[in-house]
Amino acid sequence: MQKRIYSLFVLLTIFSLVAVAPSAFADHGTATVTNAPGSSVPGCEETADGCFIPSMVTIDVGGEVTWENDDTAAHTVTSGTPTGGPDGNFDSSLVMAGSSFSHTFEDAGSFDYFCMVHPWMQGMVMVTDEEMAHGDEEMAHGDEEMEGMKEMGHSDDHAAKGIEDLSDQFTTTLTSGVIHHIGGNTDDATLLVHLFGADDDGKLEITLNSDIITPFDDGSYFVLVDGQEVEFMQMGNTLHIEYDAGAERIEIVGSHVVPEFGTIAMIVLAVAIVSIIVLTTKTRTTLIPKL
Ligand SMILES: [Cu+2]
Repeated sequence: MQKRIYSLFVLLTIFSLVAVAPSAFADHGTATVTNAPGSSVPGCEETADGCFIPSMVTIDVGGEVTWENDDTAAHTVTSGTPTGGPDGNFDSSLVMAGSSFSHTFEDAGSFDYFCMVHPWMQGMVMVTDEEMAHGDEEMAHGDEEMEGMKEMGHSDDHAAKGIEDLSDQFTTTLTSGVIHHIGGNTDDATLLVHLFGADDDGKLEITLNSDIITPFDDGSYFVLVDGQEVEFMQMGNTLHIEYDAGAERIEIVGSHVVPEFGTIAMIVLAVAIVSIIVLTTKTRTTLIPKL
């Protein structure tokens, strides 16, 4: 009996270690942005990558963003917008080719920035308050694929965050709001793009990663915005999806969705642990007469 409790304890320890591990991948303490090569000439703003790559980064409060100028021209990283001008939050002044600039963000919020020399170059830094972000995760999870995990009592926020966020697997640009996270649901073969702060009508451009989502046989997908099927444009693997102000969930449905490693690892572990516990219980009943 004692032995069984001990092995259960060891298993739980292993499980919690693995459950915590994905949070390491979701570390938003630092982010690096590079200047698109050739961004001193207009055109980069029309590309999927944008002029600052990536044009949207998310960090936690207290996190640091470093802008590396890999381009051949000098650029600035200036908070504000080209139309509204600098807002005084931060300003790199001229960053020469091969140099970099870093800024630490102490307050939550979204921070627009642009290049004073080349005003078509625009980007955004999302600084999330950890408390807030977790509360939101919790809400988002209520109706998602995590239910199975929750029933097992392992609703670890950190683990959930690691599993949920597939954002770095896709190239995305959007004209209103930011992407809070991208989740994959294997059961429904659905990719859920969770939007945040889409105050205006906007358009999402997302290049799908075929390692994660497979289209239907004819190469197409279905798209739902807040549960309503919508028309969208598809060019190869890139989808152009329009959404109305206030939109929160864009679901892309294909024939097959592969969750990232974290989810697979969790499922494998969960199954393994359940079967070990079941086996142990069974073994125990047969062992009792001997004890
Ligand atoms: Cu510039």
